[in-house]
Amino acid sequence: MAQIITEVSRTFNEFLLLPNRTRTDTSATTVELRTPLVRHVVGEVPAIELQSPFTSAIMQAVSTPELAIALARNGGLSFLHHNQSIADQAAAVREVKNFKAGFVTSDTNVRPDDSLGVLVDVMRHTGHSTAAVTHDGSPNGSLLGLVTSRDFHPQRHDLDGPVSGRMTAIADLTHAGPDVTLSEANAQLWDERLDCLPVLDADGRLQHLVFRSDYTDNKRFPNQLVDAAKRLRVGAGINTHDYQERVPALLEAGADVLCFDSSDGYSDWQAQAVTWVKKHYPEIPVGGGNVVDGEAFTFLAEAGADFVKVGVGGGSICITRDQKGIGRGQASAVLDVAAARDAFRERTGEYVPICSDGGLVHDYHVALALAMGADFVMMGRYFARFDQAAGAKFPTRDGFVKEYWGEGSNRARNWQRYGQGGQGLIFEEGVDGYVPYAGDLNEGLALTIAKLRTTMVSCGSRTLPEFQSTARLTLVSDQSFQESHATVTLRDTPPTA
Ligand code: RVP
Repeated sequence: MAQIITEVSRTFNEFLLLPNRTRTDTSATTVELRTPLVRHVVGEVPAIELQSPFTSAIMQAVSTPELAIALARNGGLSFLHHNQSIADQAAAVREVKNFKAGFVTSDTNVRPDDSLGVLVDVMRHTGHSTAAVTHDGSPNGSLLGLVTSRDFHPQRHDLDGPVSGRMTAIADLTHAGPDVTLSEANAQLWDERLDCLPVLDADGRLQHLVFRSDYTDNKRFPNQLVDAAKRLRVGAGINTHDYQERVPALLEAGADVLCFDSSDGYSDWQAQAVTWVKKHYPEIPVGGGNVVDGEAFTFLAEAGADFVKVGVGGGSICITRDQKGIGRGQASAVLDVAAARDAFRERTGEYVPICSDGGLVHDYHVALALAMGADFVMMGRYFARFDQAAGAKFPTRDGFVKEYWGEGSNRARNWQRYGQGGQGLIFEEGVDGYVPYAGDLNEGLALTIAKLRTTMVSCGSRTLPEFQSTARLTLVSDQSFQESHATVTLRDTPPTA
């Protein structure tokens, strides 16, 4: 007879945190959000720690190189998706690893024989007022000059005339070589009163531009997640089908950490694949999942997984529970797996972090997941709303939306994640839809982090481990859930009779 687990499967919405005593040395600005990403011996510092407990989902619609750069600059980590060719995924990893803060790839480029009219169009399209003039109009062509919106006036100058007639030619431009550091470039910008410094390779091809206006940019991000060579860190999703070819290519490209991406990680295939990676590349951390109970966590931890993702069926685009009747409320899953993680730590002396993946709808859900024992969270819908995510942005009557689709939808057809008997994706496990547009990741995430910090202060916690060990949670009834929301008529709603 089937085993019935009598404990009800619960979601985050069913819980609230109780405030704990807040001491005078606890403040939002000093709360520490550092958290372990990978397995380590208790008492030792993990090989990789996140500076803030956020990772972005291994999804086409979410983790672009642009988003990975923005998230790592804010102390978190993206996992670039594997639902693309090995070469494309490796190129995406390289793009993140090659990012140099303050060094931008020129997006406003023209050829010398393009007309000023073309230049005006390009500038209008990108919104930038400095254009590189390269031999072929590409971002990395031979640099022939720079032209800015101050070099011509659309009414005074003939818009049919060539750009070359108004540009500052390379012979009259200060430029730097490929090895220039950001501080050297900034010194040159200020000493020589330049607005823009082109960085060229040995053959005179444009590599990057450094702008005076970006000078303060780096200072905005004190918690960047970087490797020993100060390059941003990036993760990559892998699957149990082509890992023997994919893993070496991703490591070659510079991936810092890998994660097996499966809707059901409690399988011999995943354990064998984790063991293979650990045997051939012992230095690279590899995560596993997804699981929803302690038994499955222990199975993957014993196979060698360096962290384990928790969550089946709770994702905002996920219909696995409707289609297959499989899953577990995310709160119950995290609590059960956290208990197994702690038991594993007691038994082996090793700490294997866990990640709460999917189903985080409100900012405060992040705090609940962490309080319940997650070391970090993974979010898809949350990040899909930002400029840096892959989905297209569309206007609606009330603002903008962005596209967001599941890996199990017909649009993504990620059969490697959704094993359905080795016959490709036979039925959908995800939907294709829209999420409200939320602007720039840097601003949105700063707000979420501010809320997390103040929640931790209310709970009297200065660090995440302290938060995990001292948080007190209460179940909420339907009635008290209602009480949580404003019950007055809001000012922007017309009063009804
Ligand atoms: P959410 O943050 O609620 O949007 O959930 C994102 C998570 O949902 C992913 O990290 C993944 O675990 C899961 N997912 C991705 N695609 C699908 C699907 O098509 N069912 N589910």
